[in-house]
Amino acid sequence: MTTIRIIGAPTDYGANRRGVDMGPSAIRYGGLAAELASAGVDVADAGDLSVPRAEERDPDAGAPETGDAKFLRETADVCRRLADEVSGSLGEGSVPLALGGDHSIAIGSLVGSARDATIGAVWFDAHADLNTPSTTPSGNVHGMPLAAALGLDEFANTPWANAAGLTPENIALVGLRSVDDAEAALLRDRGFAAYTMADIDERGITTVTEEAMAAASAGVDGVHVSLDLDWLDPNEAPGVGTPVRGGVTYREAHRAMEIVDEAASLRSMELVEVNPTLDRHNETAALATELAASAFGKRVI
Ligand SMILES: [Mn+2]
Repeated sequence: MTTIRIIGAPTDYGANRRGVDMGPSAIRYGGLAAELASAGVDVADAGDLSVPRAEERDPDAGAPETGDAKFLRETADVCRRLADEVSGSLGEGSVPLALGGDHSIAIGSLVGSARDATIGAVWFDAHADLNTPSTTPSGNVHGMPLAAALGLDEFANTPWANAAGLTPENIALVGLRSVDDAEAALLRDRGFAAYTMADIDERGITTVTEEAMAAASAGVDGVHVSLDLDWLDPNEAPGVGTPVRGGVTYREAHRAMEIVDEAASLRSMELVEVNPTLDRHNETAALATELAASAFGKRVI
């Protein structure tokens, strides 16, 4: 039986609104262990990484010479430890499931997942997360993890550059609807498999997700699935830091996660950007647990 190893990464260094650091607690309280058990998998919980409070740190201490990246030093420290946990879980035969925290933790998940294998990634997100310290409008690293893992711009001089061995051809982004100009240029020019909400409207979530999983898994050992809850419409998932109208529905989200399971290439996963301070009765966290269960094989019949 598959064992899912839960690893909490309670950060909010990369987000512009406080509260996502409570995500791991909210997702566990929302019924994660029971939902995963109902998918027929074993569950082991590694607890949370210890994360110093942002108030105790200088946000600019680790910023690059040029550009803006708040709490980059703290983010690097958490991601280094998360990468070790993710790679350790895989080494013992478990499937790591990281709980954010803001989306900057994906750097650690990607690096850890790729330590002993080649990987692709599928990004279920309203945003492209391809900004760099020189293109970011906000300085928030949760908008940069894909750029960091690819070693773009200032990230070329970090330990992450190429550590995940990712190529744009093995990165699929699904559900895009808020993309900055510099990100749009990268998406057009670098060979990413990028699907906007319009693609989902036109071709359906089934076809789009099947294509995304196929692109991400082509020629590599496995796929990291990164699920930012702001991928869903804010009516379904109000408890996120950066909601964008026009996202996927409850049904589309479940169908996409079922296809993740059917593709049989899932190597590691994360649930990020749940913000309980903005949620309604923890429903976004509970939805995250349901979607994880679908991705790990839960079916109606
Ligand atoms: Mn994101």
